[in-house]
Amino acid sequence: MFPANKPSNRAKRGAQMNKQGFTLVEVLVAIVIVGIALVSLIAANSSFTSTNDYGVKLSTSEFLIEQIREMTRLLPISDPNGGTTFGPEESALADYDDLDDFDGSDGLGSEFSPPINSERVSLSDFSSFTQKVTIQYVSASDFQTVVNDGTTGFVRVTVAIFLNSKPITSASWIRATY
Ligand SMILES: [Ca+2]
Ligand SMILES: [Ca+2]
Repeated sequence: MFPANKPSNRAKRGAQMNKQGFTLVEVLVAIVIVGIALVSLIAANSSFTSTNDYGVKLSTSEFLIEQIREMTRLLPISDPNGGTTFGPEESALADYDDLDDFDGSDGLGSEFSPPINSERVSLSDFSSFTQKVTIQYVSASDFQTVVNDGTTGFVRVTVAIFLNSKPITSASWIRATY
């Protein structure tokens, strides 16, 4: 007769294996698996951070475009004092009083760096950004086609945003001259 509580051979082997613990190969495999998981996690986190960072830049750019839109929204197309310069008749930004004043004295547009808000105040917190404002007459039948100044009834305002000289985004809108 066998004693009722005598352990079986299988149970003995199990107990022996438990005493041995993990083999070196098992430990190495575990380290490799954990390493792969960590690398994947770090890569995913890096990708998320990069996407999030671009989102912040884009949101800031949209905000800076909106400042120009707000600033120029109520400006007349022609100089209220009768000036006919397509560009500024005035020397200071604070005195610009018609839309084409923002096309710059060289006709290549105005650049603001640091950018400005709708009250024409410099935004030093965003000093790495630049707003470039361009004013152009466009064809009445195709707003994509630039024409000679004063030859149509439509003016296109374009604001491009740069971050450390790299273009981020831009927006255009049309103003009718009548
Ligand atoms: Ca003016
Ligand atoms: Ca002007």
